[in-house]
Amino acid sequence: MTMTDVNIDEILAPMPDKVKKNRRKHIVKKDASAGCRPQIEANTRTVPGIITQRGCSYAGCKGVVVGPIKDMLTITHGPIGCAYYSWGTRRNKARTDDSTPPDQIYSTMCFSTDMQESDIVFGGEKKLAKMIDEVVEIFHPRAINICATCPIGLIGDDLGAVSKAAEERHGIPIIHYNCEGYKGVSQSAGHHIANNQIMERMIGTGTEKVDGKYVLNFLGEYNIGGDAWEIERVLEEIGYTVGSTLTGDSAYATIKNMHTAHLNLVQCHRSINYIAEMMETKYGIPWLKVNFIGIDATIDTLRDIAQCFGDKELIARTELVIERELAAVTPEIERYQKICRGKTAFIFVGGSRSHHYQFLLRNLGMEVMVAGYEFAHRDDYEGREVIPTIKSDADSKNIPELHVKPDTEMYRPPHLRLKMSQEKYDELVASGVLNEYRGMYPDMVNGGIMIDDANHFETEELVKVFKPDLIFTGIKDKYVTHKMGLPSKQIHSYDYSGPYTCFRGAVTFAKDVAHSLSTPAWKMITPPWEQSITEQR
Ligand code: CFM
Ligand code: HCA
Repeated sequence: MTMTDVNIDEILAPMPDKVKKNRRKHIVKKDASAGCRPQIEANTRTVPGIITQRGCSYAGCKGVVVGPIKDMLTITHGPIGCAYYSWGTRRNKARTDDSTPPDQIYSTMCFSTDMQESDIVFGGEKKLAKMIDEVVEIFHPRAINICATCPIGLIGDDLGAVSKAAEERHGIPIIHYNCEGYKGVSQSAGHHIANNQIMERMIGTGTEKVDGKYVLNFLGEYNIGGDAWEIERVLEEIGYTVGSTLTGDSAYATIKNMHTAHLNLVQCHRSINYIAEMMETKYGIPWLKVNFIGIDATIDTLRDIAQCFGDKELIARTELVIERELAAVTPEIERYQKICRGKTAFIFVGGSRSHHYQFLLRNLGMEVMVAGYEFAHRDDYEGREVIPTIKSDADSKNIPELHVKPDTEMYRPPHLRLKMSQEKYDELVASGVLNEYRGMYPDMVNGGIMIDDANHFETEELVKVFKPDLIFTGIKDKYVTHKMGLPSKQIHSYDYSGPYTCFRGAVTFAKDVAHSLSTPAWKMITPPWEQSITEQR
């Protein structure tokens, strides 16, 4: 069977009719001959009972966006499980810096009000207030985050009132997030809630101007396995100053002054686009979509950034650094390409990596046949540059207190974002100097499958059809594929590896992938259900 022969309806055939009808809208096959981009259903509620890979709003707010801010003490208000299971699993690395001494780093710790039955019945506000007093006395943090879990919304604890009273008692910012897990349909709603509070309570509250000729902020980069550090190394060598990242290895102390930067770079658009948009509106800071995953993607990105400033010296220095980095990694990449070339993969991640990593895999000679997101929105799949407004965003319906309505205020034409005339922008794009940002579909291989909120059943069926050599997944489906005799690599946490960004990161990734592909273990295992009874004994 060739890739283009794959029949999605046959794959879904065993499902009940109602479920089949629902799931069919979440799966699209790339058909290059069709020309237009098909619509995919995304950011809608998962069919109950299906084994989804998704998480919740609390995970998106606390685990993803605000938890990594290293000098803020983040309290999970709720029963202990949510705090415990979001403790230390995401590999968002942090280290001391000029403004953050070691005893002010709290992102590796776990704080929770540990709500008990009586707190649920009689209310948890007093317990939370007491806990704030205790952590201030013991740790003296600069600022505190308080994240709500499901029961908090249900019993109606007023986090805003508790935080405000505690701020008056202690004289430090205490920022609360009504990110109860059930809000929205996935982590995505939690990103949005976090973005709004960071914008309102942190950015712009500082008074120090970040020094540097070209000051960048780096949005949507979480320093998983040290990714942000590798990017910063390259950016600094070219001559940029990184004011702050959001939020990998970031600090409240520097986030406050982010409004003084010249340009915002956006790596993960899904989790942080709201802040990029709001900073543009409020402070006039333009933003540029970037991708530091993949060698060619990194080169394009570095050139794009230099082009935004248009300084000849900066452009020349960019070329110099590209040349040097490339020379250092090319022989190693070529070595690993010999193992990787021609191999195929699946990739299922949250909301942006399944697109970004296709570039890096192509550098190794590999193709992604099935790519899926857990909670991306339609524009992440369908592409951004030709769709100025998206009308079907569930976030705006589910969370009435949102400050930015993504449908109405976002996705301004790129030339306006980059403060260029339309003519100048078109000219730079046409000459290949500035790259247009694209979504997953335009960059998929013909015949490949794009899938939203994939479940275990579909994953297994797609594996049987496509027989990929490697699967990139998270913890929830890693072992499902192992049981099918397939190697898998966690692409959320990189298992224990990383960084994977820029040039050197590409080599580390290539090495890990080559190891996975060449280990003989997978061919040696006979799963128990394929063994005879005597073998099993
Ligand atoms: Fe952005 Fe992320 Fe992702 Fe994401 Fe995540 Fe993550 Fe992810 Mo896991 S912020 S959308 S909510 S790139 S935690 S660092 S790996 S699912 S693809
Ligand atoms: C989250 C965090 C997560 C989970 C990873 C996984 C991460 O969504 O709450 O499922 O393996 O990257 O740590 O996406």
